[in-house]
Amino acid sequence: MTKATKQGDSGKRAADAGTDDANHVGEGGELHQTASGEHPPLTTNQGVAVSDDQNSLRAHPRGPTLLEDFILREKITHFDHERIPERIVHARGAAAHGYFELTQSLSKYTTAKVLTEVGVKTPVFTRFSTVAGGAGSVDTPRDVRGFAVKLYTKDGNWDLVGNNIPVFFIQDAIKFPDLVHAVKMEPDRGFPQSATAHDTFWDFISLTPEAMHMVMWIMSDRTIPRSLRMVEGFGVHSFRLVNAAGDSTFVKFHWRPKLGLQSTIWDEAVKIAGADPDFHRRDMFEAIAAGQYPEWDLAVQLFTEEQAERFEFDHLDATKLIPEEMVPLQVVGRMVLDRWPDNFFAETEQVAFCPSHLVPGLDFSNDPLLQGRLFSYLDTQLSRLGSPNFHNLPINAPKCPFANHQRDGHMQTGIPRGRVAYEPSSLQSDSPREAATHGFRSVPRIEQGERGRVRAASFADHYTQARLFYRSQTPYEQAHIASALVFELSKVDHVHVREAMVGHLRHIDEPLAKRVADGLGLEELPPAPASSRPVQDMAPSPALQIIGKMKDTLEGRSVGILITDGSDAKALAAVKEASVAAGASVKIVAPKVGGTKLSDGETVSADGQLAGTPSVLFDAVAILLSEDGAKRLSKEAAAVDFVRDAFGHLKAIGVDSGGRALQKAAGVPTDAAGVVAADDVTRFISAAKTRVWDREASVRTLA
Ligand code: HDD
Repeated sequence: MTKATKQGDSGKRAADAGTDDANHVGEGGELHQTASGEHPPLTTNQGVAVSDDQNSLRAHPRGPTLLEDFILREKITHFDHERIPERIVHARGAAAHGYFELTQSLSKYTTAKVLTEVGVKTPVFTRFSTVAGGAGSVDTPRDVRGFAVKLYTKDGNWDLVGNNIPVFFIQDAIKFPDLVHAVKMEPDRGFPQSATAHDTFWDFISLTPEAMHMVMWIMSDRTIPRSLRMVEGFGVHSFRLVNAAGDSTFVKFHWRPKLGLQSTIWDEAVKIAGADPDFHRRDMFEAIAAGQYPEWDLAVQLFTEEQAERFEFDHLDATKLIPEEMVPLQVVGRMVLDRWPDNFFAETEQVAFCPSHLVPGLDFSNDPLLQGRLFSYLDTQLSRLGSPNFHNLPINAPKCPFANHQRDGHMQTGIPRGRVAYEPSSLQSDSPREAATHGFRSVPRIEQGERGRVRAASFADHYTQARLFYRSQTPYEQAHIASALVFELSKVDHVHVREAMVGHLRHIDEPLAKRVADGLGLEELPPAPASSRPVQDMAPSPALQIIGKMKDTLEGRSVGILITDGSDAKALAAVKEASVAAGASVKIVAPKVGGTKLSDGETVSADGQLAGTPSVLFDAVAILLSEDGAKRLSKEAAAVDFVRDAFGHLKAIGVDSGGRALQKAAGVPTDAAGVVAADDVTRFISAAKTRVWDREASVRTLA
């Protein structure tokens, strides 16, 4: 029996107190601890009950440990092997279970049940990730976010392995190892961790003109999202939908967050990394626990081969997008994530996504990046999960029946029965055979042309869509892109690399190049690299902005209220009530987490202690202080920073008279936009729903 071992007097006391987790010492002084309550017995992996899990087997009380101790050896051996290789990219991630529900049938275009059976809920497991950092890195670096969805459909598993950006750095998978080696920590020094701001990344990028469109996206605030619930997802490549007649239509997949898009500001992202390295996973965990399930629409862009031929770009080139204004999005379903995994390792870590996991009714396109991916993922799972049987892990196994003649291998957990492990066969009636009528079929196509290591000429325009993206942004977003470029390139020691990048920017947008050159202190504008393709001016696409897609709501957002002893109880109740009614989650921040005595004598406990809960963790803040509290907090750096950062990060600030005193101490002007009287809750809520962009010029010198 586990818990009952050597329970002494103090154990009895804890049991009497009724606490299950109370530590206490056992008989013989402090030699054995246990907690009270009934529990199932602890056993070895062979099911042998363990009588003592705290003392290894010794020759005598002060003697050597015996090799015979199989309980010790089993426990330590298992522990020694608990880690598996982390993902070479996308190592840090968080995931959740949920479902996909089709709202519009695509039966005209495809036979895939998941896209034709309206109202059916298909289980999904969706993992979000950063790309460059290791599994233990932080959640908020400037980085692309992976957006990988495993749909356990009736036709088999379909993995839509995308990102929060619709284009990619490179056109051909053969360059992927170079890209990843360039972005990850530099091999001689082992840093930086999860940052693109270093020499090898920009060296590679400056020599890779095809990356310029993606560079515009990664330098935008898309790569510093406020929440994983507020990112878009893209399948990136063109795929094919295939109908019953065998006709195919091209498709691009888009996930659109119900909460709209929202990003942080760079200074905010930097500070969040220190305040809460788990900011994004905690945010999703808490939202799901509160029943505020993250939700996305699935939208498709459908187009024919003939339409594709009329595009001015090649849709098979993953560095290009199809503007929505050109091929509109049709919403066909929604994904809701409503369950956090039970076990991080078993599910989030062991889930294995492969773009090659496709179901009948879908097919690949000839995008050379996609074609390379079809090989890479299956291959990486073999070494990461250690066995060709990784599909038997519960998180990876299809939820529809599956059977074939593959056998054996490391960690075969199934027990295949019968004599027949081959096909064709006639000996066993339940042995699986090909499904001629509904099995997966590739679209028959005539492939013609000269074999060779070549790239299509239609892939040669590297700047037009980079320009499209940049020129489609609001002035605020353009300023952030320019500043991000200055920040990143300022971290690059090699001047020629900085200059080469500015040269590329000249093709994209001359004023942007000048802005960045100026920010870098370059005396002369470096020459633009040779380009055989004249850059085209496409019609701006406002759909590429973030600001325009931020929703006018507090839903999914959070309000932090700073209080001290003596804070006005009514004001606190009013701000809290209005914020919750508007859909926000509210957290109280105070110098002491245990209890703050309000003006009415009531004591409230805080959700966060001031020093560990800065305003970067909220979307809007209210400062409700007694006169005395304001005096004390005006001398407290964490409180002054609380206000100053909220102001610098363009957040609404609600203040009462004590709050105004702290505002003054923080040097925030009394008439500043977005700083409102806390008792005017309607105004506070309306200001809290957005960022106060007009304030930016007064708080930051952007490039
Ligand atoms: Fe990749 C993981 C997304 C190009 C090779 N990739 C990985 C994940 C995402 C993407 C979201 C994490 C999946 C998870 O959560 O487990 N990758 C993309 C997108 C790409 C892309 C949207 C371009 C459109 N990737 C790409 C190429 C290659 C790879 C061109 C190699 C030729 N990717 C991998 C990988 C990973 C991976 C090495 C690492 C861990 C894993 O697969 O399971 O195989």
